[in-house]
Amino acid sequence: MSQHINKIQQAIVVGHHKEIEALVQSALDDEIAPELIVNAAMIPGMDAVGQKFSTGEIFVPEMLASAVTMNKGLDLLKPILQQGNSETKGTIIVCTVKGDLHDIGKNLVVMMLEGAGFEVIDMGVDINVENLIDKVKEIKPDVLGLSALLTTTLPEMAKVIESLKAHRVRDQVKVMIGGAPVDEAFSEKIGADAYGKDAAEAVQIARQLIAG
Ligand code: B1M
Repeated sequence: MSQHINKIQQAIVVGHHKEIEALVQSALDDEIAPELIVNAAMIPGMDAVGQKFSTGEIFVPEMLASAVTMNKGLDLLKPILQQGNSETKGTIIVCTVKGDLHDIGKNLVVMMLEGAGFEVIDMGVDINVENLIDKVKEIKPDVLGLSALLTTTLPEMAKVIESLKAHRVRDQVKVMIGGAPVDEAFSEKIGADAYGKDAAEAVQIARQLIAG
């Protein structure tokens, strides 16, 4: 098992996007659980990429190649992670906030929520507050999920909450936030309803928020 995990992790670190599908398929063929592939190989691979970027060992193009590799691998796992739920558990709008283009974590959250039976409207990345408020008014979701990966885009989350209040819809939707620079204290500070540490926790929290 560890051989599969190491190879997938390494392919992500070096951005070998042409190899990743075969590596993931081979791990699945050997009955390695998709959740394990994501959590033990892919996410640690991306963490290593982040560290290399921080220390100046790699630059944006290499980071992008790793992201492409990760997304290709996730595409293969998506149908498996989403299997087996037909009954809708609630509606959730998810996006990455304005100014932020990171979507791998958000996509993972979307996959896991869909797999758990929620109807998810994924608005994508770099979503401005006005578009988001319009969508909330139109869809009336149970939960609004916001993702941010940059410390510079964290204030956008607070702006969304303030804008929900200004449009008098704050009490109609629960707000869940997440992303690497987000934590419980920040969530409380800006008045979100919950903070999700990772994709699996996001599912549990969505269930709790909808159950009231
Ligand atoms: Co960027 N980047 N990046 N990047 N990038 C980070 C975030 C950074 C930490 C790297 C570093 O310096 N070590 C750093 C931010 C520093 C900071 O703000 N303090 C950084 C920077 C600086 C930048 C640029 C500014 C670089 C530049 O241009 N000079 C630039 C900004 C672009 C922009 O957004 N405007 C940039 C660009 C990029 C790429 C485009 C090259 C690429 C993104 C490609 C893509 O997403 N399609 C990229 C990548 C890949 C990263 C790292 C390496 C990996 C992010 C990732 O996908 N992680 C990242 C370093 C790192 O995080 N280790 C880095 C894997 C993913 C599964 O984890 O997203 O944390 P994560 O999601 C988790 C949880 O956080 C949680 O669940 C997920 C699954 O467990 N979660 C939620 C996430 N959203 C949630 C929502 C929820 C609940 C849970 O509820 C709604």
